[in-house]
This record gives sequence, C-alpha cells and structure tokens, in this order.
Amino acid sequence: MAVRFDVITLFPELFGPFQHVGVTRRAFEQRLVDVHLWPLREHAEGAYRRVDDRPFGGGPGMVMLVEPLARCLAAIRAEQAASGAPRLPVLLFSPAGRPLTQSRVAELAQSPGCVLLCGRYEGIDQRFIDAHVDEEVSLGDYVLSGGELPALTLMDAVARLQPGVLHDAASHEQDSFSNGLLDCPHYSRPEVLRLAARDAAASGDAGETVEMPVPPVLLSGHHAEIARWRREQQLALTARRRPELIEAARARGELSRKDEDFLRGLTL
Ligand code: 4GO
Repeated sequence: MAVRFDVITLFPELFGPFQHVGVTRRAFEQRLVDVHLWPLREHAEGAYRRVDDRPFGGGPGMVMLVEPLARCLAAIRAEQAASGAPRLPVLLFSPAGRPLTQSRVAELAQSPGCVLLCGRYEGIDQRFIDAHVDEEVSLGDYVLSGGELPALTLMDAVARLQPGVLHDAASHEQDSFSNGLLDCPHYSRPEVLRLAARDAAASGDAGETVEMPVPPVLLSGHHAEIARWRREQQLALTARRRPELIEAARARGELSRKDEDFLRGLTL
C-alpha cells in the first residue's frame, strides 16, 4: 500500500526536483510514495498573508502563528477524509524530537503515512504543537533553518524501502542499521588501485606510488568466507565508532558465539 505524506511548508519549491531523481524516483512516479504539498502561505489571511509574528516575552526571531497552521491542517484533514485516507499522525521536525532511526523509518514505510510539519523561523507556537503534533522527530544534534530538509530526508529513507524501488530486493537488507550494525566497506574494479603517494592519505615521497588492493577474500569466490568477513568488518567498524550499537545488538540477542569471539579479539 502507498505511503502518503502531506507536507506543510512555506517553501514547497524545495520539494520539486527531489521527486524526479535517483532510485527513489520510481517510488514517487508509481505513487508508492504519494506526496501532497500544502503551501502554508495559501492558508494565511489579510493583505500580507502573515504566517509569523513576534514572540510574547520578547527575544529574537519570529514565531509561526497557530491560525494559518490550523486552517492548513483542517484542509488536509478534509482532503484525507474525502480520499478515504485514515487520519494520519502529525510529525514535527525539531532538534528537541526523538532521534530518527532506521527502525522508525521501516515502521513508517509500512504505515499509511503522516503529515510532515516543516517549521521555520524560531519555531511554532507551542499551543499548535500541544494540540496537533503527535510526534517530534530530530535528525541529529544540530540546528537547521527549517524542517524541509528533514522532511525530504525522511521521505527519501521511506521511499527507498518501498518494494521494487531498489533493483535488488535484498539490497537494503545490507544497509547500515538494518541489522543494527554499521555497513561493511564495498569495493569494485580495479582489483589493484595505483595512486601517486602524494595523493594517498598515508602520504609518501614524491614519485612513489602506493598500491591499494581489494581485500583478497572478496576475490576468492568463497561465499561463506565473504559473508563472515563482511560480518566481521561490520562488527569491527561498529565496535570502534558506535560501541553503543554493539551493546544494543547484544541486548537483543543478535550476536552469535562467533561474533563475541571476534569482538573479544579486537583491539579498539
Ligand atoms: C529540525 C528542525 C533541526 C532539526 C530544525 C533537526 N533544526 N535536528 N529547525 O532535526 C524550528 C524552525 C525548527 C527551524 C527548525
């Protein structure tokens, strides 16, 4: 079933080209992911079509007004009802939100969809959030000038999980996080890369070249050994960079005896 996104934004033009490129294009063209843009300005009233005003209590910046947002959401609810869609939850992108994870993305990819509220300025009047927002989502500990890029990010992550979007059905089962671990490194041709030493990260003398071979196991044709090597690369990378993900995988009972033996032998 298609996932529907109703996007509330002051800048609908930011969403144009995104739906027409890359592996996710199919998802949008075939309406596996159905994007409805709701330009907030159209729901503002008066000669100036104001969507923002100064904050009570003073301070810098502007606050998004409740009224245009409420009218826009009412229009979305009416259209959802008319088209037989269920009442979709409202997600707000905010640094104060719950960090977005691949498992939440996978849930959303199986859901009927949601309303994505893209804030601008200093943020949204808290009363609209209290009354209408079901879930606050953060893409990480940094501040953006609006929620549009998080909305695009979320829709991309959901679109690529739709059946048939990635050419190889198993492709996303190998992604980072899909088994709770970081992805293993990938290699393609040539089998041996020759670089001028000055261009290599580990630099050397002028005129010298460095040879960077593909890990031999990948050329061995031994599928079980390749799978084991990739698993160990995932374990090693995750243990070094994101040890908390190893802990979580262990707590879920997803590390085998072999995995634990390998991890004990690692020097971090
Ligand atoms: C979300 C929104 C950062 C994130 C945002 C994040 N910045 N880390 N900015 O996911 C209110 C107006 C919040 C701009 C918005």
